[in-house]
Amino acid sequence: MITLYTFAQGFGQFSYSPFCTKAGWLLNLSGTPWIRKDMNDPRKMPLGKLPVIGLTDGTLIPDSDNIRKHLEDAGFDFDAGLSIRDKATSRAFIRMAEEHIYFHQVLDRWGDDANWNAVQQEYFGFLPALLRGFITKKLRKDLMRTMHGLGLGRMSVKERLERIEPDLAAITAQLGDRSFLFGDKPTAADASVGAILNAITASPVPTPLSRRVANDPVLSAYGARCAAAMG
Ligand SMILES: N[C@@H](CCC(=O)N[C@@H](CS)C(=O)NCC(=O)O)C(=O)O
Repeated sequence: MITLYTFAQGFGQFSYSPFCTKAGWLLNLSGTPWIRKDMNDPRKMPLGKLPVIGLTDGTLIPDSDNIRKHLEDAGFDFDAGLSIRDKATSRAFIRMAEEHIYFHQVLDRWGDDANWNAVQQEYFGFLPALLRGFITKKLRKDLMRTMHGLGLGRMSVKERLERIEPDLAAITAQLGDRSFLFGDKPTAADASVGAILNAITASPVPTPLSRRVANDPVLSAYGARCAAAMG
């Protein structure tokens, strides 16, 4: 039996971490039996992050992409029936979601003062109250420094919205009148893109970006379909 080490449920999602949601959805899609183990602190995990899966022999596999590979090596094809070109497009959508859109969601949660209180409570509520403020202040400062280094942290909310808009348009165009990105069944790309769009709309306090996605009939219905099909 596989154990999924994940951050807890949060903001109405499988996990407050969209990568953990993605991993749970991939496991569900694959039909592999698995159990869930919630964790607060991933520092001792192989890459210091979650999600991670644990195999019965004790092997730990970190990173949602490696989890996907493990399930594929075991025989499940997430992209069954897709052409080579569709598989290439799928890879690009996954990277767009995970290496760009995701960081807008991170900034919405960590960079937005109105959201920060809820995030602090949801992510770090397990810390003793006396220590929580001190630890989370440092974590927030470090994360915002990383976002500054990435460049996104230097943009105004308006500039960020303009930057993400073509990505949202690309998802909308790829969906067309289909239920999922590559047809009527979810594939690997939907586990990434759907989880990250849902994490954006699950913002504890609405932001311009969360409203943009939540009020978009195509994107919000797509996110709900992903959760219903893979959750
Ligand atoms: N590339 C990784 C990304 C995982 C990731 O960024 N996880 C975040 C939560 S969304 C995390 O563990 N953050 C804790 C930390 O960086 O200390 C994957 O696909 O699994």
